[in-house]
Amino acid sequence: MKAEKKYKGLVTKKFNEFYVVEINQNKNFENNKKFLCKVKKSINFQNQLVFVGDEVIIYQLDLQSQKATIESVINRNNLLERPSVANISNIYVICSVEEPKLNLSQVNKFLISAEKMGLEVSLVLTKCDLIKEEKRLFLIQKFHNWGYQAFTLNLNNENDLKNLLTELKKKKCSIFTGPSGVGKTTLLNKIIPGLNKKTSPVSYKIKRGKNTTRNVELFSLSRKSYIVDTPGFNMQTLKIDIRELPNLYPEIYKQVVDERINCKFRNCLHINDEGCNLNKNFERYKYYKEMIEFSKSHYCLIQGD
Ligand SMILES: Nc1nc2c(ncn2[C@@H]2O[C@H](COP(=O)(O)OP(=O)(O)O)[C@@H](O)[C@H]2O)c(=O)[nH]1
Ligand SMILES: [Mg+2]
Ligand SMILES: [Zn+2]
Repeated sequence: MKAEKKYKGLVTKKFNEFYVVEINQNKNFENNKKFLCKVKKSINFQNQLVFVGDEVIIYQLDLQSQKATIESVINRNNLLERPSVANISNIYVICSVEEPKLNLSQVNKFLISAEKMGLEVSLVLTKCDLIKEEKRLFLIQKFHNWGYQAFTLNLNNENDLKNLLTELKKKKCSIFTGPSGVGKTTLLNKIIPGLNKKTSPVSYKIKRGKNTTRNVELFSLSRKSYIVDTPGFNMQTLKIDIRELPNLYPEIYKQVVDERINCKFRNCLHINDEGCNLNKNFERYKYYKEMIEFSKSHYCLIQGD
């Protein structure tokens, strides 16, 4: 292998000016596939930073010390903020059914902020060991009606975890989000062997009130599948343009795109608009209206600045 040969890799970790780049698609690197890299000095990327999740070209590989240099960034489909991570394909909104109790208005907000990122969105309902089987099935159906596949997790049922893991392994790069105390860390610890991150009971969390900051890191679940380990990726700061809202509800955009309903006005908000043809007979419509009101006031606030 010549030293100047170039390889494609994935940035899985970043600290200071160092990056860990994994070469996963190349048979020559089965055993030593992780390289500690710095970014090539001469280009400096014109302020184009390199993020965890970026696909990069590396060169100047030193197989002995497992060091290399990042030459360039390729293919960035998207970039999430706080934590900064590139090329996420799937967002899993994690909510518990009890402790804390499921709050539908909150689930709705998490779902639409996830939708806003333009990624595939799914739901995971944790702590199903605390509810009856009928309730679990009822919730799966409910969220199906909302347009989402809901995975359910029961701590005492290994199959639940297996099903979710099988799903995650089909996805390129997944991230978890959701309220505090729902079991995100617990789940990550089970998915990533040896991770052993600290979990904390709900009551303790509320008192503590702040997240410890930690660097974001990607863990591989299979050759082509990763999961983001992050302590607190949350999307509470919801800034949504009112005109965007109808596109964030599967119940609405499916009617518009698949059934091609035609409202009189192209920018119809589907509230009391004249000539609106949306079938409003779906469960989440009341939360949709709630969000329209929320966004109106929010929008005004921004305008007033
Ligand atoms: N009963 C039950 N408790 C759980 C489950 N998953 C997590 N917990 C508990 O919920 C609390 C919060 O979990 P944690 O993973 O720290 O939540 P996070 O804030 O979302 O990361 C801990 O006390 C966990 O032991 C579950 O499936 N069932
Ligand atoms: Mg946690
Ligand atoms: Zn309409």
